[in-house]
Amino acid sequence: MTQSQTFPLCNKFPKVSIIGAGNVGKTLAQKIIESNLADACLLDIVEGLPQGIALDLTQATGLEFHHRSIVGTNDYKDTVNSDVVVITAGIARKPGMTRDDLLKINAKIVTEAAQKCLIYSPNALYLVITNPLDVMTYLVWKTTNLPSYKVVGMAGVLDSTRLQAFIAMELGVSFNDVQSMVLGGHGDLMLPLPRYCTISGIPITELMDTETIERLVQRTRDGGAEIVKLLKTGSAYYAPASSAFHMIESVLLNQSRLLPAAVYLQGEYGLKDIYLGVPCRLGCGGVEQIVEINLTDEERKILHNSARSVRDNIDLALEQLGMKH
Ligand code: TXD
Repeated sequence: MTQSQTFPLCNKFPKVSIIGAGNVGKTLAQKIIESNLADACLLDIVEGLPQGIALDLTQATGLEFHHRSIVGTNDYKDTVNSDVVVITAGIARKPGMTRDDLLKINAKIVTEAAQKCLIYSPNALYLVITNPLDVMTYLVWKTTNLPSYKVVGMAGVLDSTRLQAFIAMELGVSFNDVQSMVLGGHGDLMLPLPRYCTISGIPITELMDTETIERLVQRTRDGGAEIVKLLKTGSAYYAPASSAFHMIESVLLNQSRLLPAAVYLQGEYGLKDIYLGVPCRLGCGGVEQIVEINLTDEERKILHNSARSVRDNIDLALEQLGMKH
């Protein structure tokens, strides 16, 4: 070729910035680029870490045969014009540590990260992953002043996929035929809803006795801790990254999927001014609808208990951050 012409490049592909290049962040970044969903920007406070991961993933591009790019950085400027900002920065749960122990350290990390991202991506959807999840999501919303439909937390999809897995493993059916639903805070007080779990439309209550269901429900509640105990260092990240991916896909592809997620409640389920896991529809505008389903008195009691614990931690975190409630 002796002569060639160049024309303006199109730079309109969706971009996802991930704050925190730890286990969840890097696994999610890999899924996002290798599925061609979006370009990725991976940011961490540790110098060299996100750059190294990005270079490693870039070198696999030809083998994975995808067309997306990834940038690793310590500079928030590189997150500019993101469509989705994912916040996974923080410290992970160690054995014996509860999610709420993480409150103090992670509140500061998460709110600072969100405020810095906001400067460069004011129109993005903010997806929070850092624990304690419901509290961190509330703090991101509160400190960014974003509309509540632009800030959402990931936990319900993970808790539901764990219950789905345990049901499929117990009955020996295809995972794909099991639908499951877990609401409430991401913690020991979550609310798995066996009444709303089905196998190809058949309620599990027709296929399993109460004791078996209770055992699977309890294993779901302990799902995170079981993995922490096995791994010994760090917590689960493959299923969490898949769960976040699922939500981001619904947003970027405007799928309007009905998924359980931590969203801001303003009277739904009798709860106000709180982020808690309930079913919602996620599309390109963010949270499109919060869906209120019927709960029994007992289920409602568990949900409100869970909300109380989240509320106490929100108050504590706001106090720690010196913010009036
Ligand atoms: O369902 C859910 N929401 C969860 C939540 C499922 C799994 C993990 N969950 C929580 O996500 C977990 O309890 C942690 O709070 C976060 C991230 O979990 P991960 O397993 O990825 O933790 P890592 O591997 O420790 O990674 C955290 C990274 C690490 O690289 C730090 O250097 C970085 O966060 N970090 C920061 N990045 C940017 N800025 C600041 N200030 C910062 N501080 C730490």
